[in-house]
Amino acid sequence: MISGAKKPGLFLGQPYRQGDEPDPGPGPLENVPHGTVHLWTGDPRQPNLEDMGNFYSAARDPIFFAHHGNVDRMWHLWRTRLRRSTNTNADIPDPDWLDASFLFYDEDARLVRCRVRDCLDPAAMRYAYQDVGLPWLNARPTKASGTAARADAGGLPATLGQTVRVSVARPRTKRSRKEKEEEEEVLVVDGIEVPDHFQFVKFDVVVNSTGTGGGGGGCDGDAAAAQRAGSVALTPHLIRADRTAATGSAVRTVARFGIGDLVDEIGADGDSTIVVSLVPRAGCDTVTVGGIGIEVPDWLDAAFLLYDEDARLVRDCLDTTAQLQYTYQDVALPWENAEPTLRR
Ligand SMILES: [Cu+2]
Repeated sequence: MISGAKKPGLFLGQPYRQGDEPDPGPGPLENVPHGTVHLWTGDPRQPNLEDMGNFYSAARDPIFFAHHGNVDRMWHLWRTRLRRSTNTNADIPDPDWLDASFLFYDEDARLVRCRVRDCLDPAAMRYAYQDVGLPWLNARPTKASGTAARADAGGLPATLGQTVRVSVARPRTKRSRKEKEEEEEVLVVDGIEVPDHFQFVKFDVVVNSTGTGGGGGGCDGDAAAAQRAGSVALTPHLIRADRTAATGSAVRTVARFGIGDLVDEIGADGDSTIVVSLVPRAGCDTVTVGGIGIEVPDWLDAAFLLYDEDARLVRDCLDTTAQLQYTYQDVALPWENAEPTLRR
């Protein structure tokens, strides 16, 4: 949550608009701690882990409100203490999101519409979070020693009945600090498929693990914090009685993890490949993963082939003077300060 999410999309999840396929990909916050605390506070004696361990029943438990209040607080801390301090990428500017609205009943049972943009400042809603110590904020993750395990022969797609290790190429290495801050290196675990949403599913995503064994017996299960990119944790959505219902169809999703700080931390920033381990932790016998890649950051790295001595990246073409060695002719711009004519 601290180092793997330098952008709102990597913290809160991908945009989800009307007409999109469901499950575009949650952020790490939704997986851990949100999803795992749901399971932890669910009742294993109940058939569907009620109340907290299943979506349909979770809000029936008073702990739900404490848990979600704390998830909101994590977001607040991320915005104000982690991202604001670096002055970048703290908020989502998209009006589709800012103007999205929800209907609620107020204390007088009147239906009121609340927009997302009106709910972003706790002070405006007349509450503040208690000022408590945050010793974890500056903690450094522990590192493992030893040689990183090799990739498996099989590769992906694969079922996560046991640990799967794949070699992943990094499009760019040894980027400058400024580049890393502007454009995060994103590990994308793609084509995650679960036959339904009936059971809790969790697997860990570990980079250059020094573990030697399989899922249960090796060191992967206890991978050092520095090597962990994050986890995928899917909270069940349906009750078993619904198994035959049409809603019990396959779930297909994607997970994204920022790994810029991670590769620095484990000394792998110069490596052109990393080995990514997917370590099953719960309900993974029927989970398949399609592939793993590293996302090239946005349009800055888009490239076009031209008849030139090089194929230039867009990022190499933004400064006309320094990079492209031309300037625009300095001509008069009488329209620059013109006032529009008012027709009466
Ligand atoms: Cu929840």
